[in-house]
Amino acid sequence: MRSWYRVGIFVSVVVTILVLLPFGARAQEAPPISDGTQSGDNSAPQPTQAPPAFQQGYAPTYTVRATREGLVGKRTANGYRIPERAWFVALPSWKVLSSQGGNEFQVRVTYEDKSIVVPVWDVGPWNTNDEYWTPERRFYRDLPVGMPMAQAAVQFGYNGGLDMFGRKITLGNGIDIADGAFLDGLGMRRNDWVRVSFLWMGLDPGPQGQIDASASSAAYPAGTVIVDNGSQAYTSAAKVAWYDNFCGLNGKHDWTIGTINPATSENTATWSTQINQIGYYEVMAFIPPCGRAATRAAIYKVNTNGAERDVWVDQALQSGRWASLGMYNMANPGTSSVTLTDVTGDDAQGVRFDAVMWVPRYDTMPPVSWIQEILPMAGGAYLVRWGGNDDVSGINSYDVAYRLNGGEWVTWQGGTGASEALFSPPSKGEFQFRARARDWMGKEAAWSEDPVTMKSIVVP
Ligand SMILES: [Ca+2]
Ligand SMILES: [Ca+2]
Repeated sequence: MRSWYRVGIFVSVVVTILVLLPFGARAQEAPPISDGTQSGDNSAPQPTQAPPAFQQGYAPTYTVRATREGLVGKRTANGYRIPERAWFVALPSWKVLSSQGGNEFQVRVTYEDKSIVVPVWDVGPWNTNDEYWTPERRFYRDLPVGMPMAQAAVQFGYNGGLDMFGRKITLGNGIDIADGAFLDGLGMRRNDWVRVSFLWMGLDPGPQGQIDASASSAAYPAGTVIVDNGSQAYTSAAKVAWYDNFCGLNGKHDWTIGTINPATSENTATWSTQINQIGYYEVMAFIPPCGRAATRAAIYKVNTNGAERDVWVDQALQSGRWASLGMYNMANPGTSSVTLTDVTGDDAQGVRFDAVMWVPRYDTMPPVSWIQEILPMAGGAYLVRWGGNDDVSGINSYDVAYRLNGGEWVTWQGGTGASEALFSPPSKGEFQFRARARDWMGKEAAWSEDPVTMKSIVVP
C-alpha cells in the first residue's frame, strides 16, 4: 500500500531544515535517545504480537520525553501546594490546566509495563503555549502534531533552540511528572520517553490500546510516497522471528538484533514503490524512538532504476527522525526500493524497521564551490583541490581558473568532473585560483571570488 499526501509546507519545512544541514551539523546536537543502555524488559526480545486495532474516538497517543517535576513545597499553576510523592503532570499550555484538585484534563502515561491516569495540574515544561497534542495547536504549527516544541528545539534547533521566553532548551521534554507518579506510579528512575494519551480528546484507550501517532503527520510534500512496515509494499523475511515495538509510524515497527557476520544473518526487509514521475527524490527512513539500543551502523541498500547504493545510518543518533538515505535521480519511470537486513557494522544492537519515504525534491539553486587547498609537491608542482555542493541534483562539473599577479583569468580546468589536479606554474609570481560549478540541471554558479573560496600561492 502506498500513501500519497497532499501539499504540506509545514512538515516539508522541517524536513528541509534537516536536509539542508550537513550530516555533521545534525550530529552536533545529539537527539534524546530512548534506548541507550535501557534496563529491564525493553532490552529483551519480546515475541511478536498483533497490535491492538485502532478505533475512532479514542484519545490520541504520542511518545514524548518525560522529566520529573520535583518542586516539593512549591505551588503549581493551579495553586496546589506540592507534597512529597505527588501525583499529577504538567503540560506546556495553560489551555489544559485542571482546576485545583480537579480532573478536567487528565492524561494516561505509560512507561514500560506501567500505566497510570493522572490530572494536569501544572504548566510546563518550558513553554506555556505549546498544545502539541492537537492539530489545532495555536503555535509552532509547522511542527508535526505530537512533537513538543522543546523536542524540536533540541533535536534540530527549532526556534534557535530557545523556548518562548528565550531560554536555551536543554531537555526536549513534553511532559513533567510529579514525583509520586514518576517514581511510584511509573517506576521511572530517570528521564525517559513515555507514551501519553490526552484523555480530554477522546476515550481512554487503556494501556494496551494506545496507538502512537507521533510520526504519522498527515502533511508531506506533494508526491511523497510512504511505505510503512506491515503494508503491501513492505516485504520481510525472517529465519527465526521478528519482534514488535509500539512506536513509530502508525504506532508500530519491526525490529531484530543485528549481527556483524553475514553468515548468521536472519532478517531482511524491503520497502519498494513504483515511481512514474521522473525527477529527484530524497529517500528517507524513519527511525522509531523506542526499544533496545539501536545500531550505530545500519546498512540500507537503496535501489533506483537498477543502480544500488549502500547507505550507513546511525539509528541511535537518528532516533525519532526521518534519516536521509540520500538524493536519487529517477531518470526513468520504474521501481525504487530500499532493503535493510540485520547485518550491521556493529554487533548485537537493535535494528529498527519502520517506514521509508520518497520525497520529490526540486533543484532550485546553483551549486556553490570553492578552492579547497593548494599543496606544494615535489618538483615545484602544486596539488590544487576544489570542491562544492548542490541543493538537489549534485555537481556535474567544475571550471577552475587562475590569474598571475592579479592579471587576466586563465581557464585552467574546464568542465571537469575531477576535484583536484596538479598545477605546474608557468612562471614565478602570485597565482590565485577560483572555481565554479554546474549542477546536473545545468545551473551554473558564479565564480567563487571571495577570500574564503579563493586560494593563492606565491611561486618563488
Ligand atoms: Ca510502522
Ligand atoms: Ca542545484
